[in-house]
Amino acid sequence: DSILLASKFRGCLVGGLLGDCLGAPYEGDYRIPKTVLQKYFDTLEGPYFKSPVKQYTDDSAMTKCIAESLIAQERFDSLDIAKRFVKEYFGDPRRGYGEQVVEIFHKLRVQKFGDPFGPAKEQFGGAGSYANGGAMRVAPLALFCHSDYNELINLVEQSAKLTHTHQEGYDGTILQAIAVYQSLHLDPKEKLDTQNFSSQLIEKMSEIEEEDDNPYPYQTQLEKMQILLDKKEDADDEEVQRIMGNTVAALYSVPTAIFCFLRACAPIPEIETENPFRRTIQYAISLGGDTDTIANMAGAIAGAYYGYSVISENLQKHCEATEQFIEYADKLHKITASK
Ligand code: R7I
Ligand code: MG
Ligand code: MG
Ligand code: MG
Repeated sequence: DSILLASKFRGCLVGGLLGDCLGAPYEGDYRIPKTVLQKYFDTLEGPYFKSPVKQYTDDSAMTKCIAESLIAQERFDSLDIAKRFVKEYFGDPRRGYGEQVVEIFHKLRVQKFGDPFGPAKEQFGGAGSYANGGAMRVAPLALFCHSDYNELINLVEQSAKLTHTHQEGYDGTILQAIAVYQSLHLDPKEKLDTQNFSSQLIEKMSEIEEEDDNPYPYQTQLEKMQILLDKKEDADDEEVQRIMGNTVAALYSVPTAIFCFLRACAPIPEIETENPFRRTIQYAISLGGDTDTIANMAGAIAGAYYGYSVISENLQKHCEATEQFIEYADKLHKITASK
């Protein structure tokens, strides 16, 4: 119903924000000891506020742009989104943006947005970026398209191609959006069937990847994920890192985020919390590497499944812009309810 969906919208955007803010201090670390993270989360969730508030990074800065554009235009407008990316970047550049993506912002400004999709095609000698920058910001668009799957696929691909024209870059964006979509449509009161969740992802990706020339990289990665999920407690961190990956490459971070969500439905050794949302992002961060982005994507999927009420208030208070993200979620819910 509508109340549950509104809560899922909030859960998705706030969940992603928390993953970004709480994961950012560890970005680039090899792996974070479970005891260190346990203390970090216990302190933040505890009764005493510990300053300073954690700052969000490029992940949430770009998510903001897409949310604000959809709210202002009430439709997907790629030119408007490109303009917002550029304005946001030049107004607040120190948010940890990807090294190469900023080239696009410079070029867009010089060409005065004559061809918003042009500069992305020139990245990496014409290969296009395969990193996770499209996927990390896609949540508001997944919410916007929650009732129209075909529109979701079409618009999400376009949104990615403003910066990521490598097949792995935009197909990874689509996969992240599909994961959010599936979460939104599930009842959190029913036990999640993780194998079914991943089988449905593989089935949907088989339609996405069929016309592409690469030998189905995402389906392959998701199949490996299913094997790891079956192993449950026996899947140790070294194996997860090695098989799923934890880098800025979309192929080695989007399926990883999905894995974190599915794995964290059940208890995980050395992560002491009853709360499955917290468990998801605490686990995602513990894997190291691109911690802000993997926790952000896992948090958005988990939040879209469990809903807002499961996210600890004290954790929310420790993140910059929580109130703003709640407002985006409510406005997007209102717009899509009347569409
Ligand atoms: O994808 P993008 O916006 O970066 C997102 C990541 C997240 O972790 C954020 O938290 C932030 O830290 O950055 O930015 P890009 O500049 O397109 O890609 C990021 C990096 O991925 C690049 O700087 C490259 O190191 C690498 N990369 C590639 N390397 C070689 N060949 C991406 N595509 C390629 C490629 O085709
Ligand atoms: Mg970041
Ligand atoms: Mg395709
Ligand atoms: Mg990152």
